[in-house]
Amino acid sequence: MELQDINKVPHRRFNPLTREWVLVSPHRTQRPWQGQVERAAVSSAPKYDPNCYLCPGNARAGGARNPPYSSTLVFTNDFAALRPDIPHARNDEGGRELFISETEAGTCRVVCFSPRHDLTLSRMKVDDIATVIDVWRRECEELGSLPYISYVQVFENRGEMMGCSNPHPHCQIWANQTIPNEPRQEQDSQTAHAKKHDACLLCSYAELERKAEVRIVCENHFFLAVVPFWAVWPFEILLISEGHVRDLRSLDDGMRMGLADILKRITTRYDNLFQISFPYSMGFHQAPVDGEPHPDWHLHAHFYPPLLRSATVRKFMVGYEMLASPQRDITPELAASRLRQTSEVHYLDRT
Ligand code: H2U
Ligand code: ZN
Repeated sequence: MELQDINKVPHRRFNPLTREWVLVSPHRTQRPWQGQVERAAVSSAPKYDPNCYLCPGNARAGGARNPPYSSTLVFTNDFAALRPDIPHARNDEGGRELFISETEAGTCRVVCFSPRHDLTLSRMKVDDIATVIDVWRRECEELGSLPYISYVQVFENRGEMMGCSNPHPHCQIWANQTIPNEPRQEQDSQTAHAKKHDACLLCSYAELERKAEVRIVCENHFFLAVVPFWAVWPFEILLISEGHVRDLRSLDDGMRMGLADILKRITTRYDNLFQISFPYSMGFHQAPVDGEPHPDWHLHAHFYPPLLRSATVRKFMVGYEMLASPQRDITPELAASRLRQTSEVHYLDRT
């Protein structure tokens, strides 16, 4: 059966990065919705908010005061989930591997993208986004060279719906002693794939997606954005570097500009889809900094947006998804074509 035929019936798709399955039920897109409806977020943020913890010159919740910064600002999270100064300890209470715990050292940083309280990545200048990427590159280099750090996670929560505490454009960087679950899983998959096929998993995948075209959202010389074949979230995007680059530290200036360009285009398309500031969690997956060479690792980013069919109806990962397997109705091909049809000029910037 060809994909267009499989897309008419319930089927499941394999995610080679996590080695998990997603159930796709395309016939279900017409089902009625009488459940929770979110408030559409209104974008009336001022350029500067005297009560914002992240605006230039303001006092933060932890007592520190932000400098009057004019570009980006990096600081150690005042309520960091990780601390560097933890002596190592491991327990196996009872000795039967049922109550295992161990200490975890690390650090958490916050990066403000801009002094402007009202700008999101979608509305920033490409050059200013490139400055943010330069900060990511530097932070990954600095944190990666600390002897007790094995992995650096750069991520952004955007929008109240994703639990973002503050509309001021910012992301977080958590660096820790061990490799967390998601990148660990992807690492095992990439290594196993390289061994079996003698090729990089994401290099091969990007090549096939470029040929197939149906799941491409947008691309440039350096990056390819697709709704992945195995997407779980309705408008999920996987952003893959064109060349085999392992981490953010290794981006040269050409790739940095390419990444800035594609980040602006993806987030603009997202905002234009329902004409709102589109909520999502996004983050980069990259090679660990644990001293191993990691030749199989391919730098990429995941965008996980919660919205389903409008600005106010979100997807809930509950019930069957919590207990059995993730499931989606709208096919990744349809979601990609909807995103492809949206403009790359932000609706707020149109004259
Ligand atoms: P979100 O990206 O989920 O909005 O989180 C913002 C982070 O900023 C959060 O981890 C930190 C919070 O601890 N923060 C500070 O470090 N200082 C502040 O004054 C406010 C928020
Ligand atoms: Zn602010």
